[in-house]
Amino acid sequence: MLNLCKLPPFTFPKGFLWGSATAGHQIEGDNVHSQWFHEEQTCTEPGFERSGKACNSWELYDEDIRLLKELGHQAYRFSVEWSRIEPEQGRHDQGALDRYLDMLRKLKEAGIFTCVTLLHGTHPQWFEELGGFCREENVDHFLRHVEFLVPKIAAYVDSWLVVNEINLGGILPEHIQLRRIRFKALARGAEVVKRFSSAPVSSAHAFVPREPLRPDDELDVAAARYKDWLDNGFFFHGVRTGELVLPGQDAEFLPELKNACDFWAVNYYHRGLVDSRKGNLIGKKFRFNAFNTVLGKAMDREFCPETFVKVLGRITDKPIWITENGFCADEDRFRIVYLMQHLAAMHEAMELYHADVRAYFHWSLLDNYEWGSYAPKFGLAAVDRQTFRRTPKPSAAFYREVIRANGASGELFAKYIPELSQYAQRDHFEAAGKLSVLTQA
Ligand code: IFM
Repeated sequence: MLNLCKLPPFTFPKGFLWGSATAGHQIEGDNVHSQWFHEEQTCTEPGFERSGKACNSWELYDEDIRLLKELGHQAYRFSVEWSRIEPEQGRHDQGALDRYLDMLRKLKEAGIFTCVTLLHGTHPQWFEELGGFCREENVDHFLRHVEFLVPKIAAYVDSWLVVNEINLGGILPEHIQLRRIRFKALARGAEVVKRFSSAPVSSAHAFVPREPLRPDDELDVAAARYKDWLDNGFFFHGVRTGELVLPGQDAEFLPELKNACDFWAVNYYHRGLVDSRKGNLIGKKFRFNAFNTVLGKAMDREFCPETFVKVLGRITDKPIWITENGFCADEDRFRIVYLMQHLAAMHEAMELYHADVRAYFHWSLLDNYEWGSYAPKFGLAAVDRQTFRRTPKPSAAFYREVIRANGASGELFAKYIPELSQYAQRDHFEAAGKLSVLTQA
């Protein structure tokens, strides 16, 4: 592959939507009625951090909207916290609802396309105490919430994601059961949303394609196919046909599942290697390809733009929105490299497989609370942990230029990462590796 600085210009179809994504618990702060906040108070894992005030977006949402405008974003994905709307079972907080309404109105006044997630990693503590999504009968509580919320905010919402990333999980029977119940919640939730809104509805799928660690090993190949079904296949098959097929369970046909998604909403970060010699089937990343980009954290990252192309080639039967894609690194140049590679990969899939990609939401607008830690930094803008001041990084300027041009080019990339120009004709991994060497120096 040519060095990214040499990549010829590529553009996206007219009307392509560009934006960024966040989630309530990760940015709002003081989300005290959620189950996550409760768990945080008792967690004793070494290095675990509590969310605290997060990015204080509960108070500073005007600043977030200003930032979106300044960075040229056309669309914003965020979540409405169920635990703020219904902090106690059956008691609704009008103040919280008004605050979300104010934010939505302001986003619309700013000309921003809104994409609202109804469940993103959190739910009320009272719901958790009832057994959460481990008990199928509890889905009704969620549906009642959707029924309460959606008609009140629908006038300002341009698209909906019922749930975020319910497809991932372990391989034990209880993990599989959880997928089944949450899948039903998303299907029935989509039905409720459609009663009150004609805006498109979907659910964000964490698309981690599973590949065998040893490509010629029969068991690795079989295990990878199994794990890929467990994490990806069951979801797409279910929405395409209405048939819910999960290992160890009788298949079910749910009419509401069929077409519960108007478009495929894809969160893509990396692939997953499957090792049949491990109890949990999780394979380690190849050493030559993995590098740590977060100071003080043992977090191996790898760039897999090629699997992004392949992933998009598997879902060409509906419009696709990339509802999350991004990279965590202290060194912002990695984010630019990652972004450039993945935009080029997305374009490649559109040409090669006719993948109908219509929108891209970068994860994330801000450096936020990464479920237990503030160390992994995914933001286009840094957030000062004391003052909450937002400071855009060079990657935000790069992305703004991409949005303006509705595409990218090697020339634009080289403007931001000139130090890589000299590696013309070299493999891009080598170039990225070089960047890590530069960083560590
Ligand atoms: O921060 C998370 C987000 O909440 C869900 N998708 C993956 C992101 C990065 O890990």
